[in-house]
Amino acid sequence: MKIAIPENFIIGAASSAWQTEGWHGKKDGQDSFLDSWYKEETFVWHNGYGPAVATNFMEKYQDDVDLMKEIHLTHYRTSINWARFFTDYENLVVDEEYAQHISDMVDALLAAGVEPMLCLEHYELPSYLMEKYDGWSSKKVVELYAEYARIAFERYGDRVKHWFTFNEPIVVQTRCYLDAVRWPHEQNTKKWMLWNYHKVLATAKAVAIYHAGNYGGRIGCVLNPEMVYPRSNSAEDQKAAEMYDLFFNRVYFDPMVNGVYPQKLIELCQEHEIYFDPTPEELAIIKENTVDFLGVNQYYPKRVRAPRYQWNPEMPFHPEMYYEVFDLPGKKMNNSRGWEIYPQIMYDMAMYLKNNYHNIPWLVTENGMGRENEENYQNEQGMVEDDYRIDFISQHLRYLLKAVADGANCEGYMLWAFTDCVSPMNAFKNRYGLVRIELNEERTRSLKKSAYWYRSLIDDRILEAEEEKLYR
Ligand code: BGP
Repeated sequence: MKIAIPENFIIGAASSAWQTEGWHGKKDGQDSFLDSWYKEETFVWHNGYGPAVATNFMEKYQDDVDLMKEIHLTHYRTSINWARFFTDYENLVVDEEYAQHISDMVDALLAAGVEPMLCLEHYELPSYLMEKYDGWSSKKVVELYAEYARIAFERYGDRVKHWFTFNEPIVVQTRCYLDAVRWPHEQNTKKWMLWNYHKVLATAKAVAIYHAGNYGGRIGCVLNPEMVYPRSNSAEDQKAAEMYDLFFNRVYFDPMVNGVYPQKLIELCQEHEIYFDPTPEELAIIKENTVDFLGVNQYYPKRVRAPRYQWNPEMPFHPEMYYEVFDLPGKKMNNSRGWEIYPQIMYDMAMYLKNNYHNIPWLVTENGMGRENEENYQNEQGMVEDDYRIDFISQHLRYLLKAVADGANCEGYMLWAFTDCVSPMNAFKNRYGLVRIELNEERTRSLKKSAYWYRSLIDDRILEAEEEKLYR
């Protein structure tokens, strides 16, 4: 089946600062939350690979930009590493060396015909602010973040026209404080909700500053809503899905897009004593400063059912009180990553946004396939023949383009990731890139088969997608 890709539909790729940069040139006291975790629990990180070297993007970014040019990439998202952007976070003393690196990178992208998109925080919360103020628990951090945003806009707003306040703002506190599966292993549901709230407030403040500066671009946030499917059509299973949606999706969508929290969520937070006690002034800022557009990261569906067992009253509150994860028999899996593959999420999420959030402009800011042991797929010339990735992208793009044809306001698809990169537990184990990174000292790069295929997609604007296959 051949599907035409609309002329203005973006086909890009993404990454983040901490997953690529490496610590070259990093100064004492510039650890991010991720750097600290890596130092505290290196054993968690697959084979010890982490942010220390990553892909050495700090020194190698021009190589990556050259490769982008070679495959005719038109859009690239990465982040500014907040922890490296200052030498003094409270007095806002900019690290001029690092700031120059961002400037040079932006210029290099533009010179190669690649439109940069910048995110202000892709988990790179400075450890100093974590230690001194307990991170996003504090309004002081909201203030310091807003000032950081102001400086970033002033420095790069002339050249960067697409901004994001956060990448997946719910993730860190969900792993750390709600599920307590990650360092520093503190279970605290109220803190989880407070961090959610402060990131919403910080977004509204950054939006206000950006709009006041008349930079001629737009600002949004990258969210990772999970398209939630109830096990069945029973009222109980449906309710479980609604509750999941409320606590994990609408908790950001509603205030950021519509300017108000769902009343039901407020009531539940009060009932379970995890309310975040906003002031009327703060709620007014949120109401008046909604995002211009959204980034949406989509990897897998969430399947839930009504809980079968009574909630243990001795446990701290967790939204799981209202749902239970449902394991769909026979689901397709990316077994390397342990994530279900269900390309229809693209269509369903597009319709969810169209129907519930007045069809706000958005783009898929991440989707992709992490795959283990890709060296087994290298041909005699050393090129990874990643047909499974081509297939994965094709299927997801097929559903997305169908949604666009049906009126979804989706402006594009950004693959995660441009190059292989590090992430917790998954550090260089599952490879996501169009570009392979060898784990030698030079971090040698080479284009995979998918990169050439991506180029033909960008050039020809025709997607050839067969019916779905199994991805084993
Ligand atoms: C997203 C993050 C990315 C990236 C990706 C893949 O949630 O925004 O930073 O890591 O997931 O996940 P992982 O690396 O855990 O396989």
